[in-house]
Amino acid sequence: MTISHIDPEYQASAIEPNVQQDWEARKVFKVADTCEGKHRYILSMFPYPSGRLHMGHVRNYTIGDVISRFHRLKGETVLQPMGWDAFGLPAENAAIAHQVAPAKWTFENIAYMRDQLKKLGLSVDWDREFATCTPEYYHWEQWLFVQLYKKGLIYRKLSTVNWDPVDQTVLANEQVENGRGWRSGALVEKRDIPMYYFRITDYAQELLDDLDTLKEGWPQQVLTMQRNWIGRSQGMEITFPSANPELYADDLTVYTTRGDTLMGVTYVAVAAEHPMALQAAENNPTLKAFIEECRMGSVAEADLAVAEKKGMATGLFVKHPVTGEAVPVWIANYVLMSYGSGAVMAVPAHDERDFEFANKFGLNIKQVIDAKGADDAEFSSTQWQEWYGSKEGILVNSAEFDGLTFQAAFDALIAKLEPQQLANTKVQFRLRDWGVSRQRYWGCPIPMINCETCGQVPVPEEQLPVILPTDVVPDGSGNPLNKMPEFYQTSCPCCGADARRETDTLDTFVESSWYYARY
Ligand code: ANZ
Ligand code: ZN
Repeated sequence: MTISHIDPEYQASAIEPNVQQDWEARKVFKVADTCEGKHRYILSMFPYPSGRLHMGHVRNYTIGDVISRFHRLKGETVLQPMGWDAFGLPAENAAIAHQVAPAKWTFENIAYMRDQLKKLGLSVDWDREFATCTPEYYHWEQWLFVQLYKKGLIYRKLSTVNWDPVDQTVLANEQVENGRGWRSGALVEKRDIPMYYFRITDYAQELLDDLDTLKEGWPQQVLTMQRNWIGRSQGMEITFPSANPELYADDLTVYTTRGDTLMGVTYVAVAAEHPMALQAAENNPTLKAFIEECRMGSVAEADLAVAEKKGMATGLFVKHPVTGEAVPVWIANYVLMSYGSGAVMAVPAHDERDFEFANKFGLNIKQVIDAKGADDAEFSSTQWQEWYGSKEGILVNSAEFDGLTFQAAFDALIAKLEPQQLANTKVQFRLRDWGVSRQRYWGCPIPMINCETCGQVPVPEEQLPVILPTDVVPDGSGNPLNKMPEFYQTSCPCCGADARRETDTLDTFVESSWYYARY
């Protein structure tokens, strides 16, 4: 290629197409599977094929490309691949809006965006391009799922989702607008359905510890965010024995980080889904209606945190583990079923949420920590003050524990209650196991079979991949796979009886989690 005259201005449109054609013809960025000498693998996050590139893509892929070219100039063999993280909800939304199959929409977007990316002249080995929505890729995702399942690292349990009673479908949090379904406008309910979980909490401590091994270059805020996300919390479980065994036999266990405040407990609060709440509601229509009310609305933790405090007494009581006094059991909407044991010992004097709740419902407030070195005179039970929540103080109004510090009280309580099996130390993580089931069509089919006799059975490896049919146009009323017997009718790999294939698909973040290992 020759350029006949030297133009003082860089003419991208005159120069680049020629150069790029030449690169492509000579496959200059192609990398063999094995290579000698120094080599490097540089991977940028794959784009989602949303339709068109935006400047964020340009910036992102330029950074990876600069690094790749730098190392190539130093004589290293550099693999820079590109692909498409191609399952996900936008394709289904487009299907509903324009009556087009998600597969068709996705592959058209890929074709367009690939052209755009190529015009940027990235030093990518395009021969290795793939899309995560193809069976060639998700075959191995299903294989991985089966291995993890067999190792006990995937399990199934009920979990709560947003349910649209008109569209008869599960909604993602972003499809809930002001408590209503985005399409139907119906009031969203909560519903419990079985889902698969990755047991990531088994690795919580390891994840936390290994943050310390990340060296220079990691911004402190990022490390802090990660630590908070893992959220290690050290506290104790305390048991409140049932005071009405004829009505409710089980003892109530709570998780607390503030065992030192035990003598300040004036009520205990359970989540609306807690077995004790359900039991109390059995013959009590008012409670039942209240629990129903709590089931309405979003399941997002952020929404719950700012929601107005709601509560109702169950009529049940438990015994205070130290004094034996009867403590009322309330249902409160600020208690999460998914954290700790779904129950809290409420200490209104030292916990802001309990304080607000107690003031609203006229429950007792008893100061047991003196953080100011002053006496009760400074304590007002109608106006929350920052120092009420402090751990730095000494115990007051706490009988035998008076005068102790936080740590001394913690130790004294364990020494007293552990032999009676009423308390034990406990480490708790914020991190949840990862629920990966989605009641959606455009995703990787979960390779499981539901048999009435054998339960959940993984699809045998030689039958993988379970292929997702691609000629489907969802209409927004539930997962179309549920209406396709040709997809879900199968036989049990164990006993041969008629069985039903799982129609849920995997969260698209499962694809994103492992393509780094694809090369
Ligand atoms: C009594 C208490 C007194 C508490 C006090 C705090 C201050 P972290 O640090 O995030 O682990 N809690 C426990 N389980 C809960 C649930 N399922 N839903 C909502 N809140 C729950 O928080 C632990 C504290 O959060 C626990 O300590 C408990 O309230 C509350 F002055 O127990 B605490
Ligand atoms: Zn079977």
